[in-house]
Amino acid sequence: MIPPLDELLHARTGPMTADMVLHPADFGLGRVPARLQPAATTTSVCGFCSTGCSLKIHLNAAGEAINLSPDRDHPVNLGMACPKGWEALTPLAAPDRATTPLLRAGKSGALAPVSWERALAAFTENFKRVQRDHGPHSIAFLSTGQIVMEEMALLGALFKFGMGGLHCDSNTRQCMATSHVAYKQSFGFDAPPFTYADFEESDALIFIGANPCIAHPIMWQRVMMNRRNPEIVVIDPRATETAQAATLHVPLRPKSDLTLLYGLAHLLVARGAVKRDFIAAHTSGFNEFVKFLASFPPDRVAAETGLPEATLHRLVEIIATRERVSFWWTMGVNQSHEATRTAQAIINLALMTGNIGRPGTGANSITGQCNAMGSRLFGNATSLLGGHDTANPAHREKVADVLGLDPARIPEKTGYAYDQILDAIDRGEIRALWMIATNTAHSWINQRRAQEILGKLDFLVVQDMYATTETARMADLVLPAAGWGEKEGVLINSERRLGVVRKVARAPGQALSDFAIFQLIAEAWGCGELFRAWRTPEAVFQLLKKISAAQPCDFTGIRDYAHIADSGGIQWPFPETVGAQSCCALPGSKPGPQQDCAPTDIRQRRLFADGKFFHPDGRAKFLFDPPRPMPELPDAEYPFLLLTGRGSSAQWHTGSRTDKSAVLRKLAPTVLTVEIHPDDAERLGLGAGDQAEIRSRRGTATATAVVTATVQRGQIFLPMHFDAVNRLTFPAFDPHSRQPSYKACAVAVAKP
Ligand SMILES: Nc1nc2c(c(=O)[nH]1)N[C@H]1C(S)=C(S)[C@@H](COP(=O)(O)OP(=O)(O)OC[C@H]3O[C@@H](n4cnc5c(=O)[nH]c(N)nc54)[C@H](O)[C@@H]3O)O[C@H]1N2
Ligand SMILES: Nc1nc2c(c(=O)[nH]1)N[C@H]1C(S)=C(S)[C@@H](COP(=O)(O)OP(=O)(O)OC[C@H]3O[C@@H](n4cnc5c(=O)[nH]c(N)nc54)[C@H](O)[C@@H]3O)O[C@H]1N2
Ligand code: SF4
Ligand SMILES: [Mo]
Repeated sequence: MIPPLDELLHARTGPMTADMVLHPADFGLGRVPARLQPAATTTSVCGFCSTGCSLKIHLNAAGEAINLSPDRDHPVNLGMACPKGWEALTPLAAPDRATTPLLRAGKSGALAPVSWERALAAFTENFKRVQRDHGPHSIAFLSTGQIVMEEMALLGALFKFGMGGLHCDSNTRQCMATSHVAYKQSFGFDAPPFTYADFEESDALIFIGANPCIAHPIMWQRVMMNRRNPEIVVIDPRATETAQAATLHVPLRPKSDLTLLYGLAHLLVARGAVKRDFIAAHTSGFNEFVKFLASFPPDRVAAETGLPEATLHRLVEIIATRERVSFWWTMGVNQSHEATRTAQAIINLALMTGNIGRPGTGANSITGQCNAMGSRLFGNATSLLGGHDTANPAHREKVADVLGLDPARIPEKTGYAYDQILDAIDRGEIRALWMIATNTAHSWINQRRAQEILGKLDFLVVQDMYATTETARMADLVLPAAGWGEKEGVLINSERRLGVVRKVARAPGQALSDFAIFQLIAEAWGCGELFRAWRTPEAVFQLLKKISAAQPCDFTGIRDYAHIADSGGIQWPFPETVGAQSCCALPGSKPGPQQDCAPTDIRQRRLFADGKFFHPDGRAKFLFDPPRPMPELPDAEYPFLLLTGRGSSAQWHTGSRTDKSAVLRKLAPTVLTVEIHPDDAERLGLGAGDQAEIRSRRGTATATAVVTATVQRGQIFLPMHFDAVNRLTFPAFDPHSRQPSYKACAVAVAKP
């Protein structure tokens, strides 16, 4: 039974967490007031980035968090955390938390507090009316990679199987869609192959469009623990913190990665530095790829990337001579007009040089949000729960069977992607939108149009921790949500490791976990019957486990949350047949030197040790296409190219959480800054600290000039954490992944 509302609200005062372990000595506190004496400690995986650090949360006698410290025993972070992790509890206590549902009186009225009963009635009345008037597919949701996977799964199932919706997507589209599609096409399944031990096991680490010093600081710490004297190459137009710490920085022209990667492949073939046996046994399409590469000689590649030919040869030398080469990519690759083929050009390099399935190797996409992997597998948006194919009748039947559903309830096709949902709202085809844990009005590309489009909706629901986000302020209905630390469930990190999040704080006022909100909406909608088995997050975990059976992400060998927590997280695959045995018995994985194979301590595993990929023929595919020019090139009127990305390790996206911490605010600029090359600044008469006006064809922003040669001449950099940035960006999308190309558009810069 789904608990009734008053019970749900009351339950917030119930027990905080299931397994409190007494460890007062662990944190060595001296004399502290009784109120602050920790009575117990539990562990929880961090809810910001995809690194998945484990935090020890120290609790008072009532089971409420007092403070936290990084977990020394966790195989991911080994006792480390970045500033956001240390400050993870602070945003929960922010004064602008949404504490009651808020409903707008009419289209022009103000948001005013209402009861949950009234809010649920407003939700169902409006969504049902829109469906009645405009058809079942005139409703949509946009969600997130930042809630637990049980919540994602319930949302996707409720919307598609219960409410009869089709069009839904999440902010993972802004972030990981490219990796998802690239892996699926190349390997046959969305399967990042690596384990973090690979950071330490590599002889050469090649980072492409990634700035882990800022964006994944604890992964970077793992790189710093590498004892093999590795080459560290950073391919990035900017001399980022990571590039400055590298042994080789390759400052290519923005969006020339595809040409560069084909140029390297060309030289590796010419040099005979390819693993013919591996290619013959485990891949398809190599001969066609070699023919294609003929048109990427070093002179062309040097001219198009702006790099000296000597740099190309140095890179090839590193890849050809180092025994264990790993390739790591993030948003500099994924956010591009030709992102999928660029990611696959990286995969091709790893395949042709046999750098996959061995310690310290791999074509490794670093994920973004804490549960981007969860949303890729269980978001039920682009693929069916568990990475199943929506179009495959056997898959639909399998999922329906586990869930006790009529298979006819499962749509046979996938709905629109994020940008297509917005376009459909613009056309009047979609009329009601439900947004969960994402802040589109700030983070979407070409923001002004996004805001205009959201303004056209008949009904906009925003479910968030804060009623103050740019998007929540536009809502007709705000549903107050509990955040990380106020609820439980599972997150999946970048290396496919499941980790548990614990409830260590009470949500304020009437805020409820997203899980409870979805349950209430199911009841109010009248489809609660379908979700009787979805009682608690852990009950849903058991359902998802069954759905994962026989998929590459099979984790049927995991017993329960306690099993995950006690094991320091567990990486998929973890099928039932080997769940009780050691990792050595797992197909497709081999222990590296750091691996401990004790039955309950299966800490580090990678994929593809046996060279078997997930396509029906067991082979990985070489996939490629000719490079295309970037859609909006600088010209006389808009002579600069705008790059955007993460500004500091203390800032998280649109700032709704990190801006609430006084500590984090001290660690980063609180106003928008623009990085500009000294030569350009001088030409424009801009000094350090001056205000600069930045214009694109879509909008303007004012920023404080930071004059620095970390950016190239003719390029500027803006951190994405300020809402003015996406007023400027140009809406281009990768054709395969439909991921926005946030990192390239033409702008003009002037002193106002
Ligand atoms: N502190 C902090 N950490 C975060 C986040 C955060 O908001 N704050 N967000 C998390 C999320 S969701 C994500 S997705 C990750 C993102 O992590 P990253 O992708 O590492 O971060 P970005 O700064 O977006 O982009 C990385 C780099 O791409 C470079 N770049 C731009 N254009 C190109 C190009 O054409 N080619 C190449 N090779 N490089 C290019 C940029 O100069 C930038 O340095 O970070 C995660 N971690
Ligand atoms: N120009 C530019 N724009 C970019 C990028 C870029 O590099 N450049 N990067 C893009 C990328 S990679 C990403 S991932 C996106 C991120 O873009 P968004 O997803 O829009 O950014 P966040 O600030 O993380 O928004 C998450 C929201 O969820 C809320 N929230 C947090 N936890 C919970 C919860 O448990 N439940 C509920 N209901 N709400 C919760 C927070 O308060 C916040 O409002 O931005 C993209 N935008
Ligand atoms: S590196 Fe990521 S997971 Fe680790 S503490 Fe920082 S934000 Fe949290
Ligand atoms: Mo992201």
